[in-house]
Amino acid sequence: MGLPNGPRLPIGSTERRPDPPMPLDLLTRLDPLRRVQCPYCFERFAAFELHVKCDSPACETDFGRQVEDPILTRTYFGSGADSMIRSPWWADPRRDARRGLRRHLDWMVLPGRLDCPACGNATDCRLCPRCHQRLPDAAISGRPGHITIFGPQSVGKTTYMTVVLHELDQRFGPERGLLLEPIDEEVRRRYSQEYRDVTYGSAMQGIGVGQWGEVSRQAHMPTPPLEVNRRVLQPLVYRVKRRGASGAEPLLSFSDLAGEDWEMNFSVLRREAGHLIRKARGLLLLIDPLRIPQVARDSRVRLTPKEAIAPPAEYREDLSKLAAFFDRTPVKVPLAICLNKLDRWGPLMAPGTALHEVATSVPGELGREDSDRLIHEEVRAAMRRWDQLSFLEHLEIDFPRHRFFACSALGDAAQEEEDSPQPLPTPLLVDRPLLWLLKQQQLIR
Ligand SMILES: Nc1nc2c(ncn2[C@@H]2O[C@H](COP(=O)(O)OP(=O)(O)OP(=O)(O)O)[C@@H](O)[C@H]2O)c(=O)[nH]1
Ligand SMILES: [Mg+2]
Ligand SMILES: [Zn+2]
Ligand SMILES: [Zn+2]
Repeated sequence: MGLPNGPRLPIGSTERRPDPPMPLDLLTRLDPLRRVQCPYCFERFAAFELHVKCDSPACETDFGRQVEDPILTRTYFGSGADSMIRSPWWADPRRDARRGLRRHLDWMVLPGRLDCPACGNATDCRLCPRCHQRLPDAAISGRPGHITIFGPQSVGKTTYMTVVLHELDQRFGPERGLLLEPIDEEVRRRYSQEYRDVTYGSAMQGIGVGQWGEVSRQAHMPTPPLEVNRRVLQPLVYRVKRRGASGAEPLLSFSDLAGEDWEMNFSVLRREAGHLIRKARGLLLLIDPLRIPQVARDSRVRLTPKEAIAPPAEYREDLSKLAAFFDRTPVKVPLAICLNKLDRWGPLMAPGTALHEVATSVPGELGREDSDRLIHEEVRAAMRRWDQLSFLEHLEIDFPRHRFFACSALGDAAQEEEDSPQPLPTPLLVDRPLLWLLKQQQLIR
């Protein structure tokens, strides 16, 4: 059975193999009751519940040696899958009868390597018992962070995620001694092919390719709804490397949900992807002010044909939807609300405001922490002017840990025609919401 776009290939993959597994360090093994949170499915469990899988090349490529994997099948195809993914031998070590009485003592010390009955390889490749994604040691010994990006259709979520990860890698990460390293080759490949190559062009072009090269830089396609493709359920997971930090490297997962699910298939989204919001440590709601009637009616704005027919935003409604994911309110998870496409609406702000300044000129010292407050206040004032009072009130009551941001992922590279080629992005303030969320999760100081 074919896998949907994106997920790692369990069988016969020709991708570069991840680094060979190191035996878990003894301190971690001596703490089998340690709570682990999976960076993919966000489930929590004790370390001794981890499953083990063979990762020898023989077992990974030889279909005949493989066994059915109902857990991985459910991860990729949902509970209604009609056929089964096969994968190399795997086991719950506590149920591996070959281990005799030892298997009942895993809660005192995690087992080391187990022998694969199919090929004899000694393996300690560990899997999340809930989703069967391979968990690197960093996931077992460190604390994961997550950021889930959500919001209505076409507000720029996928573009934002593309640009912010690129900027973090090229600019504001190095400036702050911060580096994100994809957790495996599959994450590296997915980011390059599904995100970076679309917005920045692919590495297949030569340096300085001009006339034709930029044709391959485009707007993203709408993210497909879950019923078409479940790949948004597989977050992009990164190791967070920080200059001067000791101890285990934390992980950071990014999920980018489809606006179509948010607006039109909400019950499916809640059922299948609810954990990505409920259990996230940081939430990023992107909104597009051009869908607020007071903004769209401004005579200085030229709406694109698609914008002109978009229904007015119901941001108050979006907060009710968000609250519906949680058992109780007020919700403690930090929520960044970012008004995107600042390049379009920023020039409407009064001259002299930070928002106007950033949108119309090269921002000077803006973009630093002290200006975050200023932007927060200016955005709030703008939302009040735009009649979003009940939105603001709902926010104060149910999501007290929130902060407003404004950004533009594309800057003046944004094109009116969606299918026209794009120049390289010149982003404005994209780092601010991300850094705030990382700080809220104590991933940076
Ligand atoms: N003006 C402007 N347009 C942008 C910006 N970011 C994205 N866009 C455009 O907005 C449209 C939608 O962008 P996407 O990133 O696909 O939006 P999305 O929120 O992921 O959409 P769905 O996946 O359908 O939910 C595209 O035409 C983008 O080029 C921006 O910063 N400024
Ligand atoms: Mg998208
Ligand atoms: Zn998992
Ligand atoms: Zn094997």
